[in-house]
Amino acid sequence: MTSRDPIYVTRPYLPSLDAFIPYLKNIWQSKILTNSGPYHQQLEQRLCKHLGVEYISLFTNGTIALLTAIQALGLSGEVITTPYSFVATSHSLLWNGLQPVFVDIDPSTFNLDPSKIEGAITRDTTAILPVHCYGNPCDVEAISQIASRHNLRVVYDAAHAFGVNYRGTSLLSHGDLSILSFHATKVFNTFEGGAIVCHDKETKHRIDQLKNFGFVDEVTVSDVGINGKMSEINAAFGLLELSSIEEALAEREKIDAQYRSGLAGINGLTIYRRISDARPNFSYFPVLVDNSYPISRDDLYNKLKEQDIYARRYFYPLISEFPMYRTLSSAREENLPRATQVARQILCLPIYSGLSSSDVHRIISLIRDV
Ligand code: T4K
Repeated sequence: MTSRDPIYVTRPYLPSLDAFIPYLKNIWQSKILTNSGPYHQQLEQRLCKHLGVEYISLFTNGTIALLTAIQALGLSGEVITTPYSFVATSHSLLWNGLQPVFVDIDPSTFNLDPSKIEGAITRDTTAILPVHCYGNPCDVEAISQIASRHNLRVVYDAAHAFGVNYRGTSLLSHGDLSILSFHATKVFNTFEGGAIVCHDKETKHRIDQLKNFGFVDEVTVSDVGINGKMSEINAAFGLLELSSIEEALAEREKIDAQYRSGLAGINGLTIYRRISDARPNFSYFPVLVDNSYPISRDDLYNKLKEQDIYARRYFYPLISEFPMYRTLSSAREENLPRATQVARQILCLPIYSGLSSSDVHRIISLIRDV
């Protein structure tokens, strides 16, 4: 890449094409294209080992994984969630006929603020759906205590949290279920893809049925399942990608360090602080642009865009501002002051393996020289 090519917020990590050809040949030879074929099974096993979890079920994308995770728990009524996420998080509740109840975020982690959860619980609440935003762990201990006190289920949207460890164990071991996204823009991608992580064999079995239309056997359908199966091509690509994921993460780590030192001390620019005790995955590089920076967040976004640098305002607008949510009483701005403020100030800078250090330097200089 030359320094004048456009720079996007992210680019997929692609291992060598030549290395992928043998996988394609095997698929052509076996004629098994989908429905839990050999690559699908291998990837589930390899991911369990890599992520340090016991059961994983692959999906066609993170959104269908989320829909199915919620369906698998048989929830009803209201589910407490964050407005500061990608819209798929709340959409998964509407698809299941559930009512999202938005709770404000912690301004330092941008994750659901546990101290605000209990105030939002009603007799109709059945679950909590938090997001490990940017791969930064939620306060899993506090959320678990609240859930046990009120007999609630917890589904973590861990779309950003591939490979994140917290206090020595996989972040995905928390909650009843966690979902992952393997979309092209994610740290680990299978073009499109996703997964549900669960903790026992029976649940995995049920999730596998739900993602296969609800079939129990050839002649029995137990639930209104969906087609959420990952194809053999996606699974094969995942296997190849997994073999070099550590190098890809190391590249991201370097970029993260370069931004942190290059952007330190700029008035009006706050670098996102990661939780200690966690092994991060460097999936995003968010900064907050406040009033003491010489120009607004949107002007900075446009200024970078003029230079063909496409930063993104993840997550602006808040989910609670979209038409299908804004009439909910929990969507009122007064209920979500911190999320509202963060959404107005957030800017995610480009980070991906293959982004050169001279490009990162150029981005830093543009931001510094405003
Ligand atoms: N929960 C959370 C918390 C999520 O963030 C997401 C997805 C989900 C659930 C749902 O998971 P999935 O169903 O998607 O598996 C992107 C992604 O589409 C989405 O996966 C992601 N979150 C979200 C945060 O970002 P867009 O609309 O911003 O993507 P797009 O197409 O503008 O891509 C961003 C940049 O990436 C482009 O400017 C260029 C680069 N790019 C993108 C693609 C697709 C490439 O270089 N190659 C590509 O193939 O939503």
